[in-house]
Amino acid sequence: MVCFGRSLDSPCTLALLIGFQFAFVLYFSLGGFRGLVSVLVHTTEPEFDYSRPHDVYTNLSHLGAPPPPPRNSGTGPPATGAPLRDCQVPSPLLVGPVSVHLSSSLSLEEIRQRNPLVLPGGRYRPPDCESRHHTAIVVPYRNRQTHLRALLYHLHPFLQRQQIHYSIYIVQQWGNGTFNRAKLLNVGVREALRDEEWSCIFLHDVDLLPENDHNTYTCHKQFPTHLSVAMDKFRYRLPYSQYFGGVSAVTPEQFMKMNGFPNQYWGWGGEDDDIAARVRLSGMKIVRPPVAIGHYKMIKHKGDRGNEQNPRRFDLLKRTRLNWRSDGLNSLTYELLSKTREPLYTNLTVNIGEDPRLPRGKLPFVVKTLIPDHQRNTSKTRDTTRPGKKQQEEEEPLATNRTVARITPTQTKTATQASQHNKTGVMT
Ligand code: BGN
Repeated sequence: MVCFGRSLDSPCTLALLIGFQFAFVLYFSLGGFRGLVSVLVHTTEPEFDYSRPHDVYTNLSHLGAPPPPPRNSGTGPPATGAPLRDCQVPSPLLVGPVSVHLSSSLSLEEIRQRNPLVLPGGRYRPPDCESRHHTAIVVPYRNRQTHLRALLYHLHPFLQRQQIHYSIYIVQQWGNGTFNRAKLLNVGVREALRDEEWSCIFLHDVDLLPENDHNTYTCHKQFPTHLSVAMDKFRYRLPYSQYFGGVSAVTPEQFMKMNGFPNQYWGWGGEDDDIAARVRLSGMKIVRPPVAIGHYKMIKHKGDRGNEQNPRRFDLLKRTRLNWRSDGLNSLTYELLSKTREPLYTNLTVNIGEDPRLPRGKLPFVVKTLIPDHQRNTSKTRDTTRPGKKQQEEEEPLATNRTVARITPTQTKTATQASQHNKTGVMT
């Protein structure tokens, strides 16, 4: 340095000081203050204005246009013809914060009409580019029709703007036994991977709606992702550092590594903490988007009948370290009652059994089951819990023109049996 060792009042040092001052004035006048603050407090958080959200259907210019000639079926590789260019990353269609309607006044048929490029089963591929992301969204479900409509209305345009190849799977627990979210997720992942080689599986609560389309529904290569880091219910903060509930994502490899999810959590609570523990116990960690991006709104609802707090969750959680290798994907048994391709989602209805510890003779309650159209024509929605009793509320009619893939409702599949049929070869 030229000025090194000279006194403070030397012309050289003074010139340097004046130079620095000038640089500072220039810096602030150019609006660098925010950047400086973010450097000083070590934040790289992006900023979004959530007070002026875009409509969730923004930028989807193809809306309203008739579906293009079938380039492919939505499954498998694209049909022959000129190869498509890769989709741009990030998608040029993204807008940031989007408006959220916590209930949809539209019927399923009207939602389908707003999403003309969505194929039966709730599948979609960008029409004009080849996506490198192949994501299955798995939603554990029972008796939440209005939430389902709001989710479908919101998620389809949201994902299309991200230019993802995706499909939505609704995994519906049959019967009136206690709800088991994690086991339904296991079933959903297994069944989704039979359909296609998904590179990413989203585990998605039916009542959560993402507020920012920069929150991309894709997976981290190495580690499971937790997406719903800032929910309105928790005042847009993580409720605790290991929280993994709401919306999360795994690759099939990560899912295998942690032996899937626990099957023993019947009722509300604890299963997501168990999954988070599995992530650590299997040598991985949780990654998250910035809080400014991971905004979600939760649809408010009263406590679910059949999903009361699980009093055993504390004991179960104490034993995750001992149990995770033996309870999970490798011990999963269930009976797939039907698999139908509805216009906006694939509907899996599954008998996952009952909590073996539940005292017999518990009072049943009425469950409204999503019934495929072809069954609905002849009979009204069945009360699956009390034969002969009329359903209290009839379901809205679903749209026609669908592909139905029915599975014989007789086989109980064990993990080993199921893996033999798995065309992906991932789940062995
Ligand atoms: C936690 C629940 C989670 C739930 C979050 C947010 C338990 C286990 C207690 C040891 N965990 O308290 O399952 O997602 O709250 O509601 O209850």
